[in-house]
Formats: sequence, C-alpha cells, structure tokens
Amino acid sequence: MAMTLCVVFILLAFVESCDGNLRFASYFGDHMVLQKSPERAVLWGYGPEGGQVTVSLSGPTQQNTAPVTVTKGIWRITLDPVKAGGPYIVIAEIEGSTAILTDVLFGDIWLCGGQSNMYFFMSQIFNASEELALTEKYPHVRTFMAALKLSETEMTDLIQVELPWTVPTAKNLNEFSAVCWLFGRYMYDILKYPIGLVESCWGGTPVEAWSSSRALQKCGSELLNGPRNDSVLWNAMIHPLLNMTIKGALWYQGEANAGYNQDKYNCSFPAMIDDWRMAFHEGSGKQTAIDFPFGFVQLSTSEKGSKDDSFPNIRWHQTADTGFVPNSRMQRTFMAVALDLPDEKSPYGTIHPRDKQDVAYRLTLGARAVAYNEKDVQFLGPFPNNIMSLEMYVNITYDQMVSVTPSENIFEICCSGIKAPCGPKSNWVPAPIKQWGPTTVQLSASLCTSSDEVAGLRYAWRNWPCDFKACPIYSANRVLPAPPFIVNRYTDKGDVLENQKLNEKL
Ligand SMILES: *[C@@H]1O[C@H](CO)[C@@H](O)[C@H](O)[C@H]1NC(C)=O
Ligand SMILES: *[C@@H]1O[C@H](CO)[C@@H](O)[C@H](O)[C@H]1NC(C)=O
Ligand SMILES: *[C@@H]1O[C@H](CO)[C@@H](O)[C@H](O)[C@H]1NC(C)=O
Ligand SMILES: *[C@@H]1O[C@H](CO)[C@@H](O)[C@H](O)[C@H]1NC(C)=O
Ligand SMILES: CC(=O)N[C@H]1CO[C@H](CO)[C@@H](O)[C@@H]1O
Repeated sequence: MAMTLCVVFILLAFVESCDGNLRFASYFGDHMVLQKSPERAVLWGYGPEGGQVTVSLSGPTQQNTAPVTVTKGIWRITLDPVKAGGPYIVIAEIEGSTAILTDVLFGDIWLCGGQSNMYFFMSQIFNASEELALTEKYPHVRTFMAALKLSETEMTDLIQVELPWTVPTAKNLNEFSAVCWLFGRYMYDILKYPIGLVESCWGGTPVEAWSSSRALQKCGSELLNGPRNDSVLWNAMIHPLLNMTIKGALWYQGEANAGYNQDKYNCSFPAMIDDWRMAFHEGSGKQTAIDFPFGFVQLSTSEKGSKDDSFPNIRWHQTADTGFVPNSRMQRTFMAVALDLPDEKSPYGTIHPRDKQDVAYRLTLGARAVAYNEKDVQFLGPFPNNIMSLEMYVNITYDQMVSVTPSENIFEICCSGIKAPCGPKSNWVPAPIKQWGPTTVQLSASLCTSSDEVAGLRYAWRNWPCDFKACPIYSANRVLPAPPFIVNRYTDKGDVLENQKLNEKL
C-alpha cells in the first residue's frame, strides 16, 4: 500500500513539473497560419508561475515583444500586425528555456464548423483522387483539425488535436473536410496569400451542441430539463479556440435540427452566430472582428419524392425566415444554396451529396462579396422583388435577369377562402410556369377554384425539388440557383401584404 502511494506521488510531481515548462497551447504548431494584418495574432501557452515570457518573430520582418508574466500557469501575447507572407520562426522564451514554432505563415484563418456535410472527407467527394493530387500545388493553404471531444464545462484548451497544422499532401488531406479545403484552395487562387483552415465539426450534431448556454437562453431553450448535450461541443471544440484571431467562419449544419427543435432554428442559428462573434471578438482581445463574416451552406437534399417539409423549413429558418442573406437580422453572412445538388447514388447516404466543389465555389462567391468586399462579384441567386396576383395569373418580378426552365409544379400557390396566413396544411396546388421574360415569370393560378383566392406562394418547397443542377430558376449565367421562398398575402391580423416588395417583412 505504502509503495503504491509513493508511485502515485512521484507521477503527480512529474506531471506538475511538465506543466510548469514553457510551451504553446494545443493549436499552435509548426506550419501554422496566424491571422495577418490589419488584425493582430494572439499567441498563448503555459509556463512556470510568475515567469517572464517574451516572443520573437523572425522572417521577412522581425518583432520582439515586451515580456508578459505567467499568471495561473498561462501567458498570452498579442503580436503587432504582420503582413501576409512568411515563413517565420516564432520563439517564446523564458529565462533560458524556449518553445519554437517553425515555418509559420501569416494569412487569413477560416474556421469550419457544423455536422457531417462539413466533416465529409476529401476522399469521399466526386473526383477525389484528382482533387487530392492537386493539394500539393497549394503549400500555402494549411490545415488543422480539432479532435471530436465533448465537455460539460467550457474548456480553455482543446482536449485533443486530430490533425496538427500541416502542409497539404494527398495523404494528410484524405480525411480533411472537403468543403473547408476546397473553399481554402479556391480562395487562395483569388487572394494569392496564405490561408489557414481550422476544422472543428462533428457529424449528426444539432446547433444546440455548438451554442453556449448564453446563446441558448436567447431562444428559450430549457437548459435544466432539456437535452443534457446542449453546449457540449461549444465547450470542448469552440470555446478553446476563442483566443485565436480569425478572419471568418464557415458552417454546414442543420440536418440534425430537421427533427430536433426545428421551430427554434430561426432563433437558435442567428443567436449562435451572434454569440460566436461576440465571444471570438472578446477572446482575441478585440482582434477578431465583432461582425466577422459568417458563411454557411443552405441544406441540400436527403429524400427524393419526400413530402416532408422539415428541410424546406430549416432552409427558410437558416435565413431567419427571409429567404436570403445577408439581411438585417443576419448581417455580414453569406450562403451557398445547395438544394439543386442532390446525389441519388451517394454511397454515404443521399443526405451526403458528393459534389462539394460547387458548394465550396458558391461559398467563395459569397466570401469575395461579403468578406473581401469585391464589388462586382455576383453571389445571390434570383429573388422576387415583386409578386402580383392577377385574376388568372401570378406575375413574379425578380431582382435580376433569370434563366428559366418551365416547370408544372416547382411553384405552388395556396388557395384559400379566408384572410389568414397559409400553413403547411393549407390547400397548396401547383402553379405551372406559363411564360417568362428577362426578369419575370408568369404562373397560372387556374388550379385555384373561383371561390378561393391566391393567399400564398412558395418556390422549391420540398426536400428534393429538382434533379442535379436542373432547378427551374437560375441567375442568367446559370451559376446561382434561386433560393426557395414562401410568402403569404395576409398577416395574422388579416392585413394585406400583396404587391409589397418582398423584403424582410415577409
Ligand atoms: C420561428 O419559426 C416558428 C415556426 O415557424 C415561428 O412560430 C416563430 O414565430 C419564428 N420565430 C422567429 C423569431 O422568427
Ligand atoms: C481566452 O479568452 C477568454 C474570453 O475572453 C478568456 O476568458 C480566457 O482566459 C482566454 N484564455 C487565454 C488562455 O488567454
Ligand atoms: C469531375 O471531373 C470531371 C472531368 O474533369 C468534370 O467534368 C466534373 O465536373 C467534375 N465533377 C465535379 C463535381 O467537380
Ligand atoms: C404578367 O406577365 C405577363 C408575361 O410575362 C405579361 O405579358 C403581363 O403584362 C404581366 N402583367 C402585368 C400586370 O404585369
Ligand atoms: C457528455 C454528455 O453530456 N453526455 C450526455 C448527452 O446526453 C445523454 C442523454 O441525455 C447523456 O446520457 C449523456 O451523458
């Protein structure tokens, strides 16, 4: 007995002295990317209590920081802004002992989060071998992946790292997020400076798991009696990253909320974005922008022929019930519409379409416009400006030129004899496309009987609205699909909304 105790004591002593050594936190490493100017990168790590840590940076430019004191075992330094480029050597030093990071680049950091479609591997997409072979042409796009861990309390550091910072090779990108990587390499082609990709996502997870209790309370989620798994991934896989200065975040999630708190997603998703923004801004000492750009993928498809409206509802809720982003509730966000990219033969299940190239490409259009302020990049698909309900027809005017393929049933109208908003159980009937012009589409309303009037209109309101890239309405160049929408003529109070510009009020 006495001997066992002694061994335990020695082990504890060893662990403690290890902890007292100078080192960086888990997500710093050789080959990493740190956020470039105008933001300032934050470095932190562990050291002996009370010790004085200095950091020096050598490479295309030099820096030596003023000493900081290790407090509660942690030191933290904010660098002066560094222009894009490298490589740099970063040396943290404390009374003769050093911790060194080599081959460090400065560029833009994008955090990639969500569930299985973000987790979806490079090796699983269409043309995987060609895409993997290309990775070595992008040595300045670096990747890092947090391990799948959960925690009941907010962690300071990651519990485990799945993939330390690496220079891309076919081998180490095999199991990296395809959407995240493809976004990074497409952006590199545009920006021509380093990109750091931080993957922290997990299949099958609801938005609640990635939200702090602060964010959940905004939406009236019951914390005590609700699922105990609320916040567990926020705690383990997001909170530890808050002190990293980042450029923006990408998100592909929502499938798990089709059957779980679906009605709250219009609150919980925007609330999570707000909360992440506030928390990353605070955590980085105000370096990460308070309104950092947040891009996401609108749900794709999962079940051909399904009449279930949970995917349409989530898609709508992903835009805070407006149909498009950015909007006043969701500023500086951008969205890749993906409902026209179904994959009936996906070996990973139809909920996991293998075309991630188009998804990532559409995200880059939004990023260029919203995050990088490029003026001439078109990133929004056609959206109605005006809807006119005539006797026998419904005329839609879009906000841009459209490319139209006739369809008998992609549009549906709600026929109603009462002045109230239409619901899922209302009498929705097909409204065939009859005619179209450069910016207009005319629908037949003849399937409503004469005693009823057209009280609502919806577009692509089903799980699987069309075949691959064959939805009826696209931008004129056929690159951007029209996002789904639903609009009511009447409000709850019976007020008429007809002929109004379809904007956030609807
Ligand atoms: C969210 O959607 C639900 C269900 O459609 C609706 O009852 C609620 O009013 C919406 N809430 C917000 C904040 O838009
Ligand atoms: C990271 O930021 C959070 C939020 O500001 C702060 O509470 C925490 O102490 C920081 N961690 C480190 C290691 O600086
Ligand atoms: C796969 O490669 C073929 C041949 O280059 C190309 O036509 C196709 O569009 C690619 N698929 C995707 C999803 O990128
Ligand atoms: C409705 O659309 C049709 C076909 O595009 C057009 O000929 C007609 O003038 C439109 N009606 C109104 C009132 O705008
Ligand atoms: C880590 C954690 O909180 N896990 C819990 C998730 O929720 C289930 C069911 O409520 C619990 O059994 C787990 O312990």
